[in-house]
Amino acid sequence: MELVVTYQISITRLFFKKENTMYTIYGYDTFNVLKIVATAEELGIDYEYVVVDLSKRENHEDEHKGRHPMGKVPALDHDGNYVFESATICRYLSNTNGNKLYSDDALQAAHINQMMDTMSNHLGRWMGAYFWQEVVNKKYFDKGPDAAVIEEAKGWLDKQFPLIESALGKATYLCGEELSIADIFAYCYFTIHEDTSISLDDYPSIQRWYKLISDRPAIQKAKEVIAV
Ligand SMILES: N[C@@H](CCC(=O)N[C@@H](CS)C(=O)NCC(=O)O)C(=O)O
Repeated sequence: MELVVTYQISITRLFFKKENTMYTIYGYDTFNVLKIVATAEELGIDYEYVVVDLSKRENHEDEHKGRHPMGKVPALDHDGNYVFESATICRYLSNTNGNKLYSDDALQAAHINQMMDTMSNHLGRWMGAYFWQEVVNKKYFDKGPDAAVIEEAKGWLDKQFPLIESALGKATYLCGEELSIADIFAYCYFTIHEDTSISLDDYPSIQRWYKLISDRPAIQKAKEVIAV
């Protein structure tokens, strides 16, 4: 009898698992949100996208702070459970979809994580500084970039871009011959160069990879989804 019940529950789960899984991504047109929507598109996940208008400060309303206590985007709702921080969300989407774009192997997972952490803590930080100084300052505060901040960011990026150039000179993608969430995550920071004075002229392997990722249908779709 117990066996029959267990069997029935398993069959029920098999048929209803997908319907019970609902992802909602809360975001705006920013590179941090692109990481999540692009990952969802690459994974082929069904999701709903809800705009939280940063220009109207909707992110600071209580409703959004229930999703993200710091009032930021992106935030993810998965069947009523909230997850925030873009790297965590990318991993979570992969983890809940058979680890596709991530890895079951601890060492390969560490390689993917180290690249994502390197981007968040180092290159992404300095490319983000360009974004603030040259895009956000102009668009929202009607002022120009602070030359000292740009000079510091350029100094660091001149040291750090060669690390990425070297990795991409040895393999097709950042962590080997397969696309991973590290590529999507890093790519979204690199999009900043299109709107700022960051130059990739000295880095042919980064340019090759950037075009490869840009041309992916999932990336193009994700950009359309978040465009406001
Ligand atoms: N470390 C966070 C950064 C999130 C973040 O700074 N999001 C920005 C948009 S790209 C935001 O929500 N800014 C609005 C604000 O801070 O008021 C992540 O990776 O998710």
